[in-house]
Amino acid sequence: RRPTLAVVGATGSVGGVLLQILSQHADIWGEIRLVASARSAGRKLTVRGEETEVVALTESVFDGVDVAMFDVPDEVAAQWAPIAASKGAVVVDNSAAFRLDDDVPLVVPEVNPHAARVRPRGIVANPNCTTLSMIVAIGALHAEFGLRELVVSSYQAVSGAGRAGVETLRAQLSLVAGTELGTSPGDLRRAVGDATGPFPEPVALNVVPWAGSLREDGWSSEEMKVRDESRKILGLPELPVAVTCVRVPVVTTHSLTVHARFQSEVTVGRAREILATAPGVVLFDDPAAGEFPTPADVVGTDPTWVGRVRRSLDDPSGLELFVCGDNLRKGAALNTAQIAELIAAEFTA
Ligand code: 11C
Repeated sequence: RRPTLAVVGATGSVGGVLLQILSQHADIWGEIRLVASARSAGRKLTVRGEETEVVALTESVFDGVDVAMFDVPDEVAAQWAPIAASKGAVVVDNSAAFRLDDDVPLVVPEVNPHAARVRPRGIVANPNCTTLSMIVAIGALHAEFGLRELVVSSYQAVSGAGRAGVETLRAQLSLVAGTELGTSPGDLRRAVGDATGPFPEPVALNVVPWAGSLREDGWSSEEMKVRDESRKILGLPELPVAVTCVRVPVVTTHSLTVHARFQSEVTVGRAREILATAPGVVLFDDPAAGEFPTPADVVGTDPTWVGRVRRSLDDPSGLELFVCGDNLRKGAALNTAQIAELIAAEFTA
């Protein structure tokens, strides 16, 4: 039988990409129910070529649902995912509410698909978009060389902060276009004023070394997520991970520089073979020909793109990489859909 799917948060920016992906992937679902807050109920959205009315989030929307994808704020997921699970749905949740709970698997289908089978609470968590933008490539290298340490810097797109992030960047770009702003200290800040949206500083013509909220000792929540989630997905609870998260004026697609140290010596040749053949990874790495991934080329695509592969100059067991991944696709909607498809296969097997 074809399982029934609910998409909770269907009207958000990740929800929109999710509906596109559901329309492009193999048509494995029976009914697809679109769910959002009462404010968005009644809107019509297209999925699999059919106009479908959005219904308000209530307990009864989960009647008969086999799999429920959630893309809603943490507090909404914390309240409603257990309700959906209690009604028999397997929840695939893209919030941070359950990711680090021991009895909730955190799944990336190319790295730890087996983890999705053990879900005592009926909830499977989808990682944060920054973690997801690198972890498929890192997982493939780890499987061969054994990872010993990660040092990472992110270059995060504004759509990671939702529609408000994109609107803020576009408004600031209009404001600065054709001006001399960005040439004297504080001029950009004064021109933008309070219109910094979800960011602490202007993001147009700038880079902002901050994402998320403040945690202990000056770390950001986003940095802690990349560390904690990478450890859990890779099954390396003690892995040393140093992360600095930075917001850049890119609409969609997160980039990361990665310094990865392994158990044994690595060769660039073998690393390139692994990356060139790993499912979900594209190796695009020929600097002599000007070839390396950039967000402008990667946006809208599914894979994790890797370039600038070098052996660390001072460590024969280290690699340096530049990685790009679409934060709304693999970083959110695509990975959610892939997990849901793994679970759907249990219904149809
Ligand atoms: C950002 N990665 O780019 C964040 C947003 O835990 O899923 C996603 C927050 C999360 O701002």
